[in-house]
Amino acid sequence: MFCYQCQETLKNQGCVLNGICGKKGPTADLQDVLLYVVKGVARLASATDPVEPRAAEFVTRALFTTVTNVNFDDGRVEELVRCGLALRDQLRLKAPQDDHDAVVWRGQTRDDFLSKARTIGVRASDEEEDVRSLRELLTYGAKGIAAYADHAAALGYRDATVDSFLVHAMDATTRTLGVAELLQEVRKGGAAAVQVMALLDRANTSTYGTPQITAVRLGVRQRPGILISGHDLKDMEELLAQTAGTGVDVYTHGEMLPAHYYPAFRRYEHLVGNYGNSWWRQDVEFARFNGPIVMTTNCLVPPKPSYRDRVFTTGNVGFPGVKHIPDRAPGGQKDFAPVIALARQCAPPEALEDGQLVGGFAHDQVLALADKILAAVRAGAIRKFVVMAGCDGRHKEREYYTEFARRLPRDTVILTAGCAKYRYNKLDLGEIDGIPRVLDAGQCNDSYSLALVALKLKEILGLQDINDLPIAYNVAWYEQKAVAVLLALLHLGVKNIHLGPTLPAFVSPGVAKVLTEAYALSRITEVEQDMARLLA
Ligand code: SF4
Ligand code: SF3
Repeated sequence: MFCYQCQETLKNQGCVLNGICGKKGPTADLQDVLLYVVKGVARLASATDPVEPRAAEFVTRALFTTVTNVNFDDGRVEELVRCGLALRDQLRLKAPQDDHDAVVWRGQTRDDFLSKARTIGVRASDEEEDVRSLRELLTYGAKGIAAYADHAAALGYRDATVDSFLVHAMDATTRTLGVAELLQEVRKGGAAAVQVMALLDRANTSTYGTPQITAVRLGVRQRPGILISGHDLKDMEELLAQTAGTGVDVYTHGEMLPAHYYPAFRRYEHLVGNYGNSWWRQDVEFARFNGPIVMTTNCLVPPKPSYRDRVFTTGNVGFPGVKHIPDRAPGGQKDFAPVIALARQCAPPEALEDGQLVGGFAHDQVLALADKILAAVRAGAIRKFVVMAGCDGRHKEREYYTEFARRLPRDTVILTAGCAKYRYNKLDLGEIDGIPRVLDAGQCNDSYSLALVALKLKEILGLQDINDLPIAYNVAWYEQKAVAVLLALLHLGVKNIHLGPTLPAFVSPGVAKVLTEAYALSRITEVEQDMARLLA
């Protein structure tokens, strides 16, 4: 195996043998094969316009499956490889002239797949470093976009241009393209990332209402509970409906915290609060929760024996030996009965903390406050907004973000989305004229809200350039959804983004230079130094 798609990759170079995330070598190899099948399908599907829905659906699902911390289950990955091969062979009937290896190779057994993996991984071909770097940047951006497209699809929302981008991008990775052409593809990725986040925003808000400013409880009640994590709001909806009146409470973990902001979920009295912190603390927090845990999307950490038999995966998430809630039949619901039955036998959760968190500052709520915010800016009460969105992670160097938030001057406001917020959302940072100093828009995809707010402020203030706003960007990344968010911000013309805690291992020095020259993108350094630069 060789994998360097996430921020925690070994020595910021690449995981070999096994992943730091817990992904085993053979799983990584099978995921490489799955990606290769995606490429074969994409080559054939890109020949028709619009792309066939079944091809787009397969590409979306398979790409999402290979995102960091989604699926560790060889059996499930292998099943997708077989589905993809069957689909590819059907598509090939219409384009028999394409004899690229991704289109024609065959394999029957797991051993066939594992031996194929040796010839097709990230480093298998001998190519220029910058070409490989851009191809992988495109691939990881596409994975993040696919994940968001999958969340939107769960609510019945698809976008033909996003589908088309995913298929064409994966097709492009099989072609002999130079640096300039690949950069062009990456730029298209930025446009598709904006598009898919807008789609998901539409899907979420039309289905569940516009997020409201909400105080979310952090303590627990003395009844059995179910903990739900990940990003999938459809799963949230069905779990809440099925647990209503059963005497079982529901708590959110990690990226599911923003579910509390939606009117459709707020009305459930048994949606008690948020339990714990971001994804990487789950090994300790899940053990203390006492009840069942449902993982709807990334980020799953290999479960410890102390709570493993209480974990349920669903959707694209998988882990060997962990119970899985099957997909819904068309028009039907998922059946969470086994989760509820287990909850009833469990003790109530152990309290981790008390108090509350306030969030729900998505675009509508922030724009409703626009007059107040602008008055504070004009009066000099707010000097700067700092976007500190993105991901959290386990590396110690991420303490930088806590320190940065703590030391920001009191006339600054943090705009956040994603699980990066857990590094500072429990600090007491106070308010400015009644406006909290941390405004949480929601999940990582709700970074779209932050972009909308910026564009609207630009319009209200009559500015030419988004970079003339008093907004600085200090963004943290971990997995491929963050790559998609980053491409979206670049597409919107945002410059001077500070990225951390490290630059991606897959960004070569040559590509880093291009990003620095075109977008003034740079890596974080020391708190003091970055603060001076960002607040200047
Ligand atoms: Fe390593 Fe990250 Fe890949 Fe896991 S996803 S194998 S930690 S690079
Ligand atoms: Fe978090 Fe995994 Fe990136 Fe959605 S849930 S932001 S890390």
